Amino acid sequence: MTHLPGLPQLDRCAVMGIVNVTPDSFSDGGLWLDPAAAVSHGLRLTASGADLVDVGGESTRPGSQRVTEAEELRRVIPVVRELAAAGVVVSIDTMRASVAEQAVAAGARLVNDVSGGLADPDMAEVVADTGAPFVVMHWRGQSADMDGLAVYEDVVADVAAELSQRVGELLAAGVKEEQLILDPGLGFAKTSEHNWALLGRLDALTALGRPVLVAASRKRFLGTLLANPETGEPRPARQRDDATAAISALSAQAGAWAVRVHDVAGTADAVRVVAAWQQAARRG
Ligand code: PMM
Repeated sequence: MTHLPGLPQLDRCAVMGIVNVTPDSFSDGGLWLDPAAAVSHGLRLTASGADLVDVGGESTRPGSQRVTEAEELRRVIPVVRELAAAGVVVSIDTMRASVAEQAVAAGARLVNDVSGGLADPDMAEVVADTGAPFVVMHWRGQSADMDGLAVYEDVVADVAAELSQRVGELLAAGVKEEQLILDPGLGFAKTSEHNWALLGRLDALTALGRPVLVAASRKRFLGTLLANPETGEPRPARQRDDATAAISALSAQAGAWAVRVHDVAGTADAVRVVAAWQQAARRG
């Protein structure tokens, strides 16, 4: 069983529900921009079976621009504070050290940085000081430029090597190994083909010896997979939740520590099915 400091230990893959406090995230932008709406959404996700709730104030959709630090803080801190006070295990989705620091002070128990600490030179120190678990996502550059960075010799080997290098740098900066969680960064400087290759070879990431988070929820590659056969139109984002739940089941089976999803109910069931299946297989 995976031990991460300050987080509950589970005997199955954990479910991380998403609360985007943004006007422009690709599948739910604008829905939870009001803090009260964001808090009730987080509580609803918890009631549906989320083990953690990931609060983010900056969209990372392909091509998106950065928000200011002041705006990001204004969006997320009240939501983190209220959810944490209600007993929810909160994760803060940010690339800014200042936001991570203030979110942890407000009760967040995990820092989820899509840049793995690369976007802000102060992130490693803040993470080391807080001692909180830290998601190190594979990242090659800001969303405005990332599509041009999707060039790999061998995507699975390259992502594993670049994540290992990042882990080495974070350890050198004082972050403890027990804090680290790895994430392939689906859709970040990755084509559909790259995403599928990484999912199909998740073992290459679990082999690095740290818990792995998979965040495929509603992403563009699912829209492409499920495109209308007549028109070629991608399946709309809000109609990708069944496919997301299938990925959750397969990720859990492949040994993921957690899956990050918008629609919690389907995934909460899926990870429980996998746990029961694995238990039965162990009993023989
Ligand atoms: N993807 C998004 C946002 N945060 N965090 C992690 N760790 N991994 C991801 O792949 C990831 C993330 C994309 O945006 P969304 O919140 O709209 O799904």
